[in-house]
Amino acid sequence: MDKAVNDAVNKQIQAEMDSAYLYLAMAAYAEAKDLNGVASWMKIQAQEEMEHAMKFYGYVYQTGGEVELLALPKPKKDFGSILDIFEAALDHEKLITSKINSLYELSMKKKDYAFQSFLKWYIDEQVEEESTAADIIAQIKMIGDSKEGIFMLDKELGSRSAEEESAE
Ligand code: OFO
Repeated sequence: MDKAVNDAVNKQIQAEMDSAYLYLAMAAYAEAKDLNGVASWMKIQAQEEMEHAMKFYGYVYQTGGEVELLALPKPKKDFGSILDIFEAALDHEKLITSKINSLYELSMKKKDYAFQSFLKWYIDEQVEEESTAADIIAQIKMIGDSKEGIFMLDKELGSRSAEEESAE
């Protein structure tokens, strides 16, 4: 495995684990606000992010590289309203998309076709992640200040299940 590619993948493992940490922090925040559906949704998202990190981890060893785990920053504790939480999630996913795109650029520069092929899954996944967050934001905006609406949305978000995700 090329050294620059190996270093970049190690940084991406850190970014995916950082995503997991962020979503877990959002879960804890929602839990404290009695938004149990949001908390459950965020915990599943945190698990997904760890799976994203582990896919990169596996790729490193499949291609003869070496994993070096990097430190994670402490996540935020206070996320504001339910709208603020999902807006922060969308902003974060846009950042991750730009990191995946940079990895793809590196794969092209290095003419690393296996890495290019491997990254395609992440490119598609980022489209899905951004679109999911944007859809939830649109729903929250529709609901406005309605307590009943927030209650219903929280319930709906709580119905997301980890099994369904991995079956997709
Ligand atoms: Fe790993 O996709 Fe979100 O961050």
